[in-house]
Amino acid sequence: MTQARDEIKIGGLGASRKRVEDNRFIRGRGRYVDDIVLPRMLHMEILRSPLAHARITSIDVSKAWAIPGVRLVLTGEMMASRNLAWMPTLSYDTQAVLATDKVRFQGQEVACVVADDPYIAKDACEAIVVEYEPLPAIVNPQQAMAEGAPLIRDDKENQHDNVVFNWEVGDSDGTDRAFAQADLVSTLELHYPRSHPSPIECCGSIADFDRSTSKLTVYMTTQAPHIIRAAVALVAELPEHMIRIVSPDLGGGFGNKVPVYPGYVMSILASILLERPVKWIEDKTGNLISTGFGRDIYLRGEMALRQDGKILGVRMHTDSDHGAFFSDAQPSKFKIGLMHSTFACYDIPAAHLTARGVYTNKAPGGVAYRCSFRVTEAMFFQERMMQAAADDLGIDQAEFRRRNFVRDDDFPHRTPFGFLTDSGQYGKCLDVGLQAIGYQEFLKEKEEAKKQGRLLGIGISTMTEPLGAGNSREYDILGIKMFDSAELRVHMTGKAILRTGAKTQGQGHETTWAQIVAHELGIPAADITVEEGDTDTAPFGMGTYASRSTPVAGAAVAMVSRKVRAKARKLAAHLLEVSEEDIEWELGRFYVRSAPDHGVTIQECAMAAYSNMPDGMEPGLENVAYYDPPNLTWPFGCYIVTVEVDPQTGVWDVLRVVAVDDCGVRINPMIVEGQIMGGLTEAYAMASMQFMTFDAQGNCVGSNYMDYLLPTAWETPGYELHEVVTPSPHHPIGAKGVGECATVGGPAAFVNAVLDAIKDTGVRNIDMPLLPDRVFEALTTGRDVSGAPPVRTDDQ
Ligand code: MCN
Ligand code: CUM
Repeated sequence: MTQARDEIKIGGLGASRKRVEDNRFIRGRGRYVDDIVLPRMLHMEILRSPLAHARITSIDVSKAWAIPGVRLVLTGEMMASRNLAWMPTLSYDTQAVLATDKVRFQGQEVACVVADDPYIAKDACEAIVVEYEPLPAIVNPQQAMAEGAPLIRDDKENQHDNVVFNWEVGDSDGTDRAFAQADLVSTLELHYPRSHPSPIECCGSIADFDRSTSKLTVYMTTQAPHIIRAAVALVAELPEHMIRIVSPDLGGGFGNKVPVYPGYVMSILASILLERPVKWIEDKTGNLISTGFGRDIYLRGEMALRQDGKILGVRMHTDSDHGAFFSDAQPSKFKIGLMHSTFACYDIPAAHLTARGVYTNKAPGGVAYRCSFRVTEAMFFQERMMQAAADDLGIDQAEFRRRNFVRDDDFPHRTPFGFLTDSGQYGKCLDVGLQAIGYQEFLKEKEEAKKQGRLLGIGISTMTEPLGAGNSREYDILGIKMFDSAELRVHMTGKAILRTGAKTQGQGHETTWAQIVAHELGIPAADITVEEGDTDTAPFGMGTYASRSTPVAGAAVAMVSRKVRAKARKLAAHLLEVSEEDIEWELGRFYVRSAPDHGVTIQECAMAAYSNMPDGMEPGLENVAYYDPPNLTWPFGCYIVTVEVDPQTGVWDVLRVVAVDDCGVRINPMIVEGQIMGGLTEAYAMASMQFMTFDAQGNCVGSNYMDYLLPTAWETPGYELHEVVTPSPHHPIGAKGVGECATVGGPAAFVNAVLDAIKDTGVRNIDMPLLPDRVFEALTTGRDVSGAPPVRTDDQ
């Protein structure tokens, strides 16, 4: 029997094993923060600002205190007296926990009430009287940088304008030289609208400070429990061993549960003050208007092109809107995340990127929502620019990409911004995609349809993205190096428990990590429990975001299994009475090289570790491995979409979606396909319907699911998935991350398809979302439709 066949049987690498966590989820037995009820628990509610920008002239809390059942009312002023009104952010800025001087975005936390039940707390919030003196609101970078714009962050010394940062990367002179040699320069201006990850479960926490033990336990919705523990230890100056962060089941994260929100901090403070557990559960509007947003960025891009289709250089400038506080969660040394991973799959001699970030009167955001630190924006810009350049040159869009791809034998390849890509078969992925969609036939069909006045279009998006931050040489968050760990304990009967510092939010770690152990040790996956999310038991890790779990924590799982196997080998030698060098390994079994029938199973070795170890050997069979990845992993995605646009209405229908993903070795193909389908659905959402926008007063439009749209099964197109496998050269099992690929690469394919359908109008761009009225406007005027969708306000 081949190893591969054995492996599928025990649920190892490549098995489409059913998700074990779903046993409890589909029975309604998941345990989310809001399911947890502690004795003597109180409830907290937050009063939020109705205005986007205003000075607070007074807050009267007396009526709130008078309501029976109210235990605590906190305002910014009271927080300030304890030096807790402001907290540091992950990007070396500060953020108000409760507003003191001013409110800076609609929905900002102004006060909070702790009471016997959440209804009393809510009523008491409404009894708080706040007087505001309205200030003009700034809702986009243009306004933020305008002469005489009101200063949003007047709390900061030395902040004299609304600019958060100016940053640049790449080779400015080399890029200028490339442009001097160009036959043609293709330019494009784009906007990626503000969006929200919107997990079904909102944020929440239960803080439980026990004076008798001095221990603070916090159950909370976080994708990165160990970072939260570190933050609480460093900011609140509590001893780290007295802090326990537990992230129980999460109802989706999608980046929304990476940042530290004021609600968490206030529940902790309230519990310390009251010495009782304090629960805070955010409502949907609170989640949509105040928690971590994604995108909201403008791009000006230029490509220097040679007539034959060779890209000579790329120049990009971005203006990003960070809201009132710069709280992006991203590696510290980059200001605009991994935006400069753009164009990594193309062989481009020179590139230069300048980035400017600004403060506005919006909720802080800038990184969340299924993106490895701005990679979603980077690849959207890249693939929109690629299509525009192909059209400008009059070269077929598939051919243009192929001509510029990094070739299979060019790895390792240094990208124009300095990343090192190490593997891929870009041309092959494109070929598989073109074949699947029937490219040449579709182009003919499109020409035929045109004769009947029908508008068909095809859009392509191809990209490689950096997943798995990072190696500790280059990546840290607030100085903490980015790596991960795994701990494996094999019990005497050969069953095991594995713990990692990552934190699943729906990705299926409980299923897939066990498959890695099964692959390395031959212990059936069903015999392995996986646990994450409790800092008292899980080893250190940087958490789950940026699709880093498989590249980093998953690698640690393989490495710890190998350490355990090394010890098991010594036990096997002892049991078989031969020297270690004479022993061979096959899945789940050691045997004597010269006598293959003479062997012991991994389970027999486990028993021996507790009952029959050789003299001098430490008993037990367990270990821990810390993994510092040598490089990022570079998966590749090729997404091809065909659409039909109705010229009468601007409504567009998706005809087909073909996705070819190369995420290296797939641990669980079914889970990978689930990730890709979910990612494509988010891509479709952003391209077609999803955006957060703001009116002139800074009112957030998108505070509920009537305004902020999620596609349901009804709107969601069908997907045709294909795979190519190029193993990662450095990952212990050859896997690359995949959790975000389709969301990152997908949007450009949808947008490119619609623009391809209406190409004859001369329209070069419609900014997302491509709502029918925007497409209709482009069709009828023949002009681009740019920027955030305008908002109709009756009182403007
Ligand atoms: N996998 C695999 N083979 C590979 C790569 C991955 O079988 N070659 C499996 C993994 O073992 C894991 C899943 O696919 O079970 C995703 O793995 P990975 O790409 O490592 O991503 P992470 O586990 O780090 O998940 C993070 C990623 C991010 S950043 C967002 S945002 C997102 C996403 O995952 N949020 C999600 N997918 C989500 N899916 C659900 N259901 N819920 C979310 O909140
Ligand atoms: Cu930026 S969304 Mo995910 O990385 O948690």
